[in-house]
Amino acid sequence: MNWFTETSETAQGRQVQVAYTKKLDSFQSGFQQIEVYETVSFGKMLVLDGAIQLTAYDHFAYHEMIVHVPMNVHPDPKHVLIVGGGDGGALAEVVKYPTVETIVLCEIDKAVIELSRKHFPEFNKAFDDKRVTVNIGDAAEYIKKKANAFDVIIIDSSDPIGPAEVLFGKTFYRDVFLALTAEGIAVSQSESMYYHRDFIAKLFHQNKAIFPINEYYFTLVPTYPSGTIGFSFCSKLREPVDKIAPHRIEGLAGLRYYSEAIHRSCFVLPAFFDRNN
Ligand code: SPD
Repeated sequence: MNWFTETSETAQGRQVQVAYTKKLDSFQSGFQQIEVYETVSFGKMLVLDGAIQLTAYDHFAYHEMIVHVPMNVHPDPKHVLIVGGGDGGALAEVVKYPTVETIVLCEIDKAVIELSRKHFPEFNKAFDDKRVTVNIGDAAEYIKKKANAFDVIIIDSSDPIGPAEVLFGKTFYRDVFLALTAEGIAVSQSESMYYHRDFIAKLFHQNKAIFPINEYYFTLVPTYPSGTIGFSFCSKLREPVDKIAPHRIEGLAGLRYYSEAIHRSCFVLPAFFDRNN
């Protein structure tokens, strides 16, 4: 049996190991090491700089939650930006909304898109959707030139080490605020409430000075460190559960995790975890 061992520094003294039958690809891009494995139990698995990004088995729990939560709080999301997300998993959820008019995916590493398209063809249709523009470049620079441009911004980044570090900083979030329209909402991958409490508290302290509404919600992804991962919900006006859009949810095809009940419950956090502390 071959074992992939996650070497990510964010696993807090523990290691995730996944049995695999074959390493399908390994490529050092200008930004990071990209690997794809055929695993024994979780289907194909994408790894960036030693950290698991997705497996065919459980990615839906991450991608549905990073996308459908903000999309069903915003009253009418027409223009959507995905930061990172080069694997296409978040994109595949956004294209499910017929009322969305434009989607920009801004990914710094074109090799992530190429290798994902090769190994995860289930996301290819989304890349070919006519509303989608793929921008290869640094999202932190791209967003500086945008004002009042996006209703929803989805920050689907890797961990805050390496190329994604800048996507967790104050300057970036200020630019995200400016790039959003009046009722705009941004969500971002924000690590595990079990393993990264200090990091999350720092992020929330920083973002409190930028967004009027900041909440944390979570999902369950067994192949991530601690089996759970959370998101920052940063909003200019809309509270996360007051006025969600059940009619829109009913129209979404093939959901396996997200539902109206999950939306309402995912913001309820365990007693030990105070995102501000
Ligand atoms: N610790 C791993 C966090 C991975 C977050 N990024 C996932 C990208 C999937 N599109």
